[in-house]
Amino acid sequence: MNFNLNIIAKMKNYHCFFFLLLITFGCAIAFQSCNNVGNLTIDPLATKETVNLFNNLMEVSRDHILFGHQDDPAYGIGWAYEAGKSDCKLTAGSYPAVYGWELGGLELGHKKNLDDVPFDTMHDLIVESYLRGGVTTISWHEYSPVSGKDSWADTEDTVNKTVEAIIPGGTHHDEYKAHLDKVAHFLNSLKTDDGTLVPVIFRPLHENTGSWFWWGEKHCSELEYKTLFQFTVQYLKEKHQLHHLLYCYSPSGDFNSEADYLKRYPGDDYVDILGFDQYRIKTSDQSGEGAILRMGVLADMATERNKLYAFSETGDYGLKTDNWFTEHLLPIINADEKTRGITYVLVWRNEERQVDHFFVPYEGHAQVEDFKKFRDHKGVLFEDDLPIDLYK
Ligand code: BMA
Repeated sequence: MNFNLNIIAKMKNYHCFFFLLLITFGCAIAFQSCNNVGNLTIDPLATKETVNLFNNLMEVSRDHILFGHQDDPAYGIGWAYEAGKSDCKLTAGSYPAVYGWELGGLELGHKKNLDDVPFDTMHDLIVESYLRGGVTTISWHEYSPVSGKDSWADTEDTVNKTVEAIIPGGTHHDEYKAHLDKVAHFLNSLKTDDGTLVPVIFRPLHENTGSWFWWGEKHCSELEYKTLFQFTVQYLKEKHQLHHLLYCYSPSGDFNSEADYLKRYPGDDYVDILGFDQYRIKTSDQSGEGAILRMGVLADMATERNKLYAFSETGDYGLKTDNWFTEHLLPIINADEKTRGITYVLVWRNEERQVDHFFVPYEGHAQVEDFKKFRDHKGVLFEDDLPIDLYK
């Protein structure tokens, strides 16, 4: 009897021992797979630099807003592909802190994107800006995997069923995957000489609550859109093992409440940055109240969810509004604590082949002084103003 009891006691001890061993191993594995303690990104395997970027942006954006410009070091008004040039640098004295880039055309195997930027050059400029401390965000005006036409084609009068066709189970799902394979290949090539992957804020399927792109509101159901976004994230993360991406969801600036924003929101597990795109910030709603309200909605949602939030696209087409930067943009992003909490604001590209298609002043432009004043504001950060290394 005693003997039996002893055995049972021993067995209990063994159980205890194995249980402890299991917990120890479990913790070790969990710790290892989390490259960094305090990883709040949606990817538990996010690289150290990506997690640091997220955490540092969270910190810096408490009282600063990073300024961004699309295609900034690639070309501007009166120049193209001249090493070291940038309209921001030529006017405000520094590169922007955030660089927007665009992949449209990559999925078709083109050597240049739809705006004529060679992908090789884009690659090099992204790596160079990372080494200087800048932040990269990438959008994708994807050609339709069904029709092969650009993202705006056949969206005016027709209902375009592209999304239904490319999600899992759809007739063109394989074509969509083939597009994503090309995107993944490019993203995976963004490395420094020592092999460090450059973290990227990826912003696919943007402005989806308008209907001017094939992934827009009238062209797919809420569920179809969410499925597509979720599949995209999963495929890049799991199939391609890309762990240097932060994902930004950026619908058009037409929501007025959290409930509106959530309609097509893919879910907290698929989004790191809550964004929105809105042009005409002061002419569509005279005092800019709409944009301020939207930033407030995002601020509350982001705080609740431990996410970043951003004004992912804006601008004044051809800078026709006097002192647009200090009298229109600044009062909006500096309106209150919530607007000041946005991580970055990005304006679109300076492209001289289209009339008035520029969004920051160029050398000699009447708004250079105003743009400099904007940069001088203590809450606004260009690349040279970044207070810390965002990747450390
Ligand atoms: C639009 C315009 C187009 C461009 C597209 C993608 O807003 O700038 O000329 O092709 O963005 O960058």
